[in-house]
Formats: sequence, C-alpha cells, structure tokens
Amino acid sequence: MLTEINFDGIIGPSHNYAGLSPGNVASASNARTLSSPRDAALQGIDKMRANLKLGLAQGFFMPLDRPDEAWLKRLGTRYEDADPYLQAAAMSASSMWAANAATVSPAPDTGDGKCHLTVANLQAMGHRSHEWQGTLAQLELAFADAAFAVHGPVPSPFGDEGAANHMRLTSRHDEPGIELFVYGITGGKYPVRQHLEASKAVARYHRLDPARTLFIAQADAAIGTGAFHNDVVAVANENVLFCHQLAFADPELTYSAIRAMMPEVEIIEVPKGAVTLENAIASYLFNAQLVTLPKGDGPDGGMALIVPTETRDNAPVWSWLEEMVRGNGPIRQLVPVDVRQSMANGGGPACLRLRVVADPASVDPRFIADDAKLDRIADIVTRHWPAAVEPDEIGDPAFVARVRAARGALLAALDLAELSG
Ligand code: SUG
Repeated sequence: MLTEINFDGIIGPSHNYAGLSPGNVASASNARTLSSPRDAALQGIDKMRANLKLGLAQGFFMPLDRPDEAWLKRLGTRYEDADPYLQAAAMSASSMWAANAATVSPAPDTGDGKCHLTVANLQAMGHRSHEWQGTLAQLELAFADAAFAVHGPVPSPFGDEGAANHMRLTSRHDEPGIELFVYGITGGKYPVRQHLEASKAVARYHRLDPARTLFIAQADAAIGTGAFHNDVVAVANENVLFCHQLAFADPELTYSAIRAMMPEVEIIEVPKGAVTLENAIASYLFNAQLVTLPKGDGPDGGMALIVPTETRDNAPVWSWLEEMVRGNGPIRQLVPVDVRQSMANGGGPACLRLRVVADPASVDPRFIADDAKLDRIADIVTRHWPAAVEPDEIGDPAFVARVRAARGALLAALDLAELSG
C-alpha cells in the first residue's frame, strides 16, 4: 500500500547558531546566541511522536558525521587549523532540515513506476554544500529496494534545494499527481537557491510526464523578504494548495496552469491584506505539515495543518487561520508543535521532514519510527547530546569529541553503524 511517510531529520548534537545562511532572517537574527542540541532533538522527537499519534507513518534520518573532515581536506585544511567560518560550516547540523535532502517523485508519477529520489546539491550555502554525500549514502541504504531509484546530485552551477521547492498535487497520495517545481530568478539582495535548470534536470531524472509537470517562478519579493525556500510561503497536500498571495511571480497564471492540469484542485490563497509577507515569514504558517488524517480520526479525509507554536503566537495570523478552520474548507484542524530550537535557524515543521509516498514495507525498517524506537532515540539524546552550546565552543576539541561520540552512540543503538565515518 502506498502511503505518505514523513522522514524527519534527527537534530544532531552539533546544532548551533552560527548565522551561516544569508537570506534566512531567523538564522541571521539569532547568530551567535546559545543553542541547545538536546532540547532541539527532543523537540523534533516530540513532533514525530505527535504525528504517530495522529496515525501518520513516520520515519527518520540520522544526523551526518560532523565536523566533516573530508570536506575540509578538499579545502586544504583540517578542523583544528580551519578559520572560524570553515569550522562552523564543517560542524553545522543543517541536515536536520530533511525537506532539503532530496526531491521525491512517487511511483504513480514516473515513467518507470519507481519512486525516484534525487539528492539535493545545496550548493548555494557553503555549510550545506557538503551534505549531499552523507545524505546520498543514507538514501541508498533506506531506499535500496527495487521500488526506488536514487539519483546523485544535479551538477554545478545549478542550485538544487530539494523538496522545499517542489510540490505535488493529486486526488490521493497513491494516485498519479502533477508535480510543481518552484525556482528563483532573482532574490534581490538575497541569493537564489533553486535554479530552473536544476529543477528541469530533476524532472528528467524522474521521468515525469511534461504534460503533468509545471515550472513556476517564485516571486522576487518573497525571496527578498526572507522566503529563501518556496515552502516558507506555500504548501500542498493531495488536492489542496495553501499559499500566500505573493508566493509566485505570476499568481493568476500559476493558478490557471494548475487548474488546467488538475481541475479538482482547491487553492487556498492567503491575501496579503490579511497576512503580510513579513508576518507569513515571521510566523511560518506555510512551513507547516499539511497532512491528511486517517479515516476514523476526526472528519474523514479532513486535513490538519501542523504549525510551529510561533504561528499560534502571532495574533493576526492565528485569527485568520482559526476563521479558515471554522469555514467549510478542507483544512479542519490546527496542530501547534514546539520546534523553537530549529525555528531559530529558520526551520519549521515542514523543513524538518521529507515526504516519501511509498509502501512502508519497501523501506529499510531501521529508518521507520515507532513509539519504542523514539523512546530509545530520546534516551540516547538525553544522555549524549550537549544541553547548551556557546558559539565560541565550536572550535573546542572537547566539543568535537563529544559530537562524534554522541552520533556514534545513536548509530550503534539503531544498528546503523555502517553510516559512521
Ligand atoms: O538552509 N538554516 C537552513 C534552514 C532550512 C529550512 N528548510 C526549509 N525551508 N525547507 C537554511 O537556511 C542555518 C544554519 C546556521 O545559520 O547556523 C540554516 O542552515
């Protein structure tokens, strides 16, 4: 049975605020503040627990090996000699944002009936540009079954940030869908992360039907205001597209192209008069997990919007959402979750997960979550993850040793030691 499985990135022991992402307002404004890798990871685990309770299928990915000495070696240095920027970039726990791990096209959409995954090259940001090697190793392990085809990254200079700039609309997850790739043209003062050429290459790798594939330009104003990924201003689930009025360069053209391919689509556009772009970015209401609740739990086929608590704390945004839920639309429930540690680096609930529509039985079971396994992970995190990290600790050899040992303990506990190194 094909179902949507959300794979969350377990937040690694080196989680810190180094201000490494220009164009990401939260990362810049929290630069050099105190982080808590332990709280961060436990918040992520609680989000997974809550999703299991909603009856959703849940998986996870391991944190990557940090600091990345192999990357530093290619840069002609080693951790102990590297300058503070390179140390922070080599140490980043940024692979937690699994929405940037890969782009996924489920089997019903592809020419060969396999579920295709292309690892994202993340080349726009130095600290993220060396994630793909570790991520690819993990995808090849988790999705080794013949039901999947896993692809290497799109070559330079075409930037690809994965599922954060990709949406799928379908009448039901296990039915054929249309796939929407959102790219940037110019971000004004901020870098564009997703390039059209990269999106087109991914669509070719995945053997998508051009008649069911759209390439949509993101609004420059959205990128320029801090929507460094499309998933900061839009989210889709089954037949619903929930987006801000200023998400796309040409909203009317975009909506009519989508409707032409999928007449049953329901587009919920939040007007700029109700929620400004700035407020959308500050509250992250679109960086939500829009999920279909299993039948029997609440209204059949109803959807829930899993939002960060920052959304609930933003009065104009929350009152707009409450009014929407009271109406007769497809979104029936708002579920706030506390992922503040990740949010302070610009990563909401949607950033932390990669959606894969597949038969859970075809995935390596070591990557599939249940309550007992999440308890085991939480126990390792509580015992090994640092409770607090000062920005100046990043270069400290004792911190480096602790980060390595913590990840090693987790890999051993989950029988995934083959991912070490
Ligand atoms: O790429 N933050 C990430 C946040 C990614 C959010 N993902 C999605 N929208 N899908 C980024 O900007 C901050 C790291 C630092 O500053 O230390 C960071 O990489």
